[in-house]
Amino acid sequence: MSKKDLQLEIDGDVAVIRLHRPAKRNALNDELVQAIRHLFETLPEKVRAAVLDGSGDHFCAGLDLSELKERDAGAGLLHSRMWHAALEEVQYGPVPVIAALHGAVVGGGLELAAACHIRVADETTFYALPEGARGIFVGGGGAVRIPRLIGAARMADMMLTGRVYNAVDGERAGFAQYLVPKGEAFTKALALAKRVAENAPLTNFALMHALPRIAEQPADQGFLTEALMAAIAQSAPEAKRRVRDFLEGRAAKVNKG
Ligand code: 1HE
Repeated sequence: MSKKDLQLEIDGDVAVIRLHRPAKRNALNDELVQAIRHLFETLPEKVRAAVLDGSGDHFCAGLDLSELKERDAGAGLLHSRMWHAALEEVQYGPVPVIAALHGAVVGGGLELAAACHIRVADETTFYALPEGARGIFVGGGGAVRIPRLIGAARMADMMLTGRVYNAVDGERAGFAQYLVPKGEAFTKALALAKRVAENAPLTNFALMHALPRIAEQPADQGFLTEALMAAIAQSAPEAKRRVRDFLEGRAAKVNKG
């Protein structure tokens, strides 16, 4: 991998991270997967949110199939765990990540997008899991994360039949939280990242680390975890200041949008 295959720019307190292998449709070889992990592990401390984008007409074509060689079961297991470690660093790394989707979001590219916290898709976006057709299975956490976005039945259909979701149907199914006109995903994602970066750090921590785990817990345990997280968040000086600002008329009201 050339170092240029993964680009990082810092825009204020937002990190803009870009897959940059447009000639290969940003296909993820092992080095690029490891580079993603390393980059999220070493983001500068001042960064409060990140945007993940892909150069060219496609977000990401998934696993670099030219590297898919004969692996025995043990090597295949370790390869999948290597992806897991990298995408865990995206999901449970230091800051919320907003994916700017366009063109192909397929296979491992969809697994990567699913590890992000917010997905913004433009009208050119399409989602597919060609693993089914290639005779393989997802290995980058997709079997865990994708059903949580769209449900196991839709994922099974995609892999069994090769079904491709377009941008509109994909947003309805739950792949993306935002659908924007062609070419506007990055601008929208950056605006959202700037907004996210203004949140109290403990609020962002709670949403990244507590919420997905609470959602998986039995209700009885989830209520307790929620109460603990709420107590910690509200005890921070930042929370007290924000509440005081509202009560004293200095903070924005909720507006209808
Ligand atoms: C690639 C890859 C790739 C493109 N690995 N080289 N992913 C897939 O099965 C998707 C395969 N890719 C495609 O279906 C298409 O390339 C796209 C729909 C994404 C884009 O189409 P298009 O017409 O814009 O590009 P292209 O002409 O198909 O590809 C341009 C080049 O990128 C070409 O190489 P070239 O040397 O002939 O120019 C392609 O071979 C190369 N390329 N995609 C390697 N994926 C953790 S497990 C995850 C398992 C998976 O992700 S499996 C699904 C893999």
